[in-house]
Amino acid sequence: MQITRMQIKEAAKAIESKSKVTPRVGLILGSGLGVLAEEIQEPVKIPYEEIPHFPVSTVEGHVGQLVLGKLEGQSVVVMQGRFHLYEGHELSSVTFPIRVMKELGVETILVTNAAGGVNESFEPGDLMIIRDHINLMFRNPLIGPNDPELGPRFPDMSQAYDPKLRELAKQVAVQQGISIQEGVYAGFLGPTYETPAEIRMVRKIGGDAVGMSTVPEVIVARHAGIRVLGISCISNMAAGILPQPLSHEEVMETAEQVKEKFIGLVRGILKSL
Ligand code: 6GU
Repeated sequence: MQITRMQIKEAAKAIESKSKVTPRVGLILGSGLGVLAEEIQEPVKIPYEEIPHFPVSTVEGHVGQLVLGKLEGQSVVVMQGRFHLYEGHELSSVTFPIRVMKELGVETILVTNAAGGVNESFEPGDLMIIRDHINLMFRNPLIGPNDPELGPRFPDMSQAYDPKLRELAKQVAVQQGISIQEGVYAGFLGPTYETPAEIRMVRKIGGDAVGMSTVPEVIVARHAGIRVLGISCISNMAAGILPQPLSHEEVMETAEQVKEKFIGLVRGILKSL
């Protein structure tokens, strides 16, 4: 189903009727990283059910609400819990919140996720600035008639992850004494983790980490002219690297351990935006 301008406006109006904040920065918090939303000052929390046309999240470990408020002096809108294709959501649902953020006034989004490490120099607990992505979902949220008021028919993706924001994130990490990786995120549909053969393929084609999110949201953000910074938490190594099987528990455990480092980095980035 196509997203219409009317639906976007209805959702934005409902949000604006509940919060006086005009957000400039949007935060999308991935698995286990939603805690940052608890640190928003003067928060206005809006459950997704209360926003017209918003889908509702189903996955374990994901709360479903928007939080508007201030963080490090910035007016922000935070998605605490996001939508995944593996839940059965349409691409239009997964990316609808990005359109609404744009309508609210968002100019920059910070997307985070938990991802499996493909690059063998990575370790669980590492943070990785996303330099670029590979769309292995083989689906694109912009398929269908293009509304030129929302963005161009053929958007450029040559600098999807803003070089200046990546540089800033690196500087903040250095200031804070956090070691940081940079790499290419390969997005799969899920919900299965990949096979070892798929991970060997990803390594060959230049991927450093794998996950089940982010790609659709970033495509729509770029279409809308929003600047993007992406950060992956390497929660585990991808299939075929270590002897043990992969588990969602490991993903959540690592996210829990990285929480403080991650929150510090995001706060530092917001402060210097
Ligand atoms: Cl190994 N694969 C995918 N697709 N998503 C993940 C992951 C792996 N680890 C955390 N999220």
